[in-house]
Parts: sequence; C-alpha cells; structure tokens
Amino acid sequence: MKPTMAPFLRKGKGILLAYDQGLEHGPSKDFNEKSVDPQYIQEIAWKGKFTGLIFQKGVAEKYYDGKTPLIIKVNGKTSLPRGEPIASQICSVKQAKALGAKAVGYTIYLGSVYENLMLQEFGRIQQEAHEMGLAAITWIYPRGEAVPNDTAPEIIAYAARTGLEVGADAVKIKYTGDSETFKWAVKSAGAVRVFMSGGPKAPTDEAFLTQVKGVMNAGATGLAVGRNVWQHEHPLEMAAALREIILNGQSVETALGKLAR
Ligand code: FBP
Repeated sequence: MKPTMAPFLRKGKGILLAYDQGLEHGPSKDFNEKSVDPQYIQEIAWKGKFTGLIFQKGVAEKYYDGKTPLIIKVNGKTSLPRGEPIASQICSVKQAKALGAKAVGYTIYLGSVYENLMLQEFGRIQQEAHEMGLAAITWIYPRGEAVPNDTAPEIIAYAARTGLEVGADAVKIKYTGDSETFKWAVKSAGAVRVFMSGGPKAPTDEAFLTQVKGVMNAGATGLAVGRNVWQHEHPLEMAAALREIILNGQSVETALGKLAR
C-alpha cells in the first residue's frame, strides 16, 4: 500500500512540532536553558497533543520515547557556511525507519545553484521511503542569489508545485503573508498536503494565530512549527490555541482564549 501522511493526521489535519534548529541555527541562537533539552520538547509534543515530532537522527537515537509519531530529517546543514545553500543526506531511510520514523523529511533549497543535487537526492530518498512504507516530506525553501524574495506568492506556489512534481507526500513551505495568495500555493500542490513552516517567534500571539488561520482558510493541512511553540512562555497553551484553529476550525478569538493574557 502507498505510504500516506495518515499517521500524522487527526481529523485530516496535522500539527507537527519541529526541533531540528539545533543543527540548522545552533543552540545559542534559538535555545534557552529549557529548550536546549530535547526531553523538554518531547514532553511538549506529547502533552500538547502534537500529531508529529521532527528530530534529527542523533536526537532521536538518544531521546525518542515512541509516543508522538516521528519524522526524521534525513538531510541538514549548519548556518556556518557562506554562499549558496545545500543540505546533504546525513541519515539513511533505513536508519530513520529503525529509529521509529513513519516519515522522512528532506530540505530542498529551490533556486540554489545546488538545487539539482538536492532534487536528485530527494528523488532517490522518496523512492526508498515509499519502498519501505514511509511517507516523504519535503521542506521546500527557495533560497540563494536567484531568489530575491523567498516568500513572494509566485515563489511559494512554485515551491508547493515542486513538492507535487517530485513525489512528496507533504510539503512544508513558508507563508506568503495572506490567505488569498497562499490558496494558489495550496492549489498548485494538488494532492500533496501543505504545511506552513512556523518561522521566527512572532511579535504577538494574535499575529501568529492570524497567520495560522489564514493558512487553514487557504486549504492547508496544518502547521510544522518550532520556535513559536517552544520559545513561548506557555507552550502548552499555545498548543491548545493551535488545536482550536487547526483541528477544530475555530476563530483566532476563540484560540486566544486558550492563552493566559
Ligand atoms: P520554526 O517553526 O522554528 O521556523 O521551524 C521550522 C523549520 O523549518 C525547522 O524545521 C528548521 O530548522 C527551520 O525552520 C529552518 O529555518 P531557516 O528558515 O532559518 O532555514
């Protein structure tokens, strides 16, 4: 049977907790005394009823408790090199499966001079994942000299469509900034499930939840979020607010009611 995103969905929607920033950004940029501990994040995933948890393999090997469905990022890079971005494979699909993953994640920097290598590598990984019964999710981030604006609506729609063309089961993309233009991106992705990538911590809860509502109104499946949850003073309240919008279809106002103000 063809692998699907079903293990990561509730009522057809999903809220994934991302925690690969230790590699991507480094601990001093994103973490504090609490969030530097993978166990803290894993508890947020479980108590906050996230439908999926994203780890790199090293964190999964040492911490994964099997409670929240797992996605292993199989490529990655640090923020140290300059120049055009490329993230290479650092975990095999076989190892991801052995660690308990139900899906693999892979970042493609669309527009980078190295995009051909990443497209090729994802092609191979997608095939292996499907042969082993795992879903293949791609983070598609347009980036590099050729991309002056990485959230321009036509660029985001291109990223979403690329997810369909390369055989992803789900695509993780940035928000265009408004629901109308994001709708076109969701439409361009066809049968591929679209998750919005959370981004840096928003200035207010209302600003972030308004984005999330816009994404869901555009027909997306949900959200893959890290910093806006585990950098929050009350991550479980933020998780409850997200569930209101994403799983229960409630308003921003109702969701805000879940947060201490
Ligand atoms: P956030 O919600 O914290 O933005 O996490 C989503 C994510 O895609 C992570 O999986 C990844 O580490 C990070 O964003 C990449 O960020 P950048 O845009 O700086 O490459």
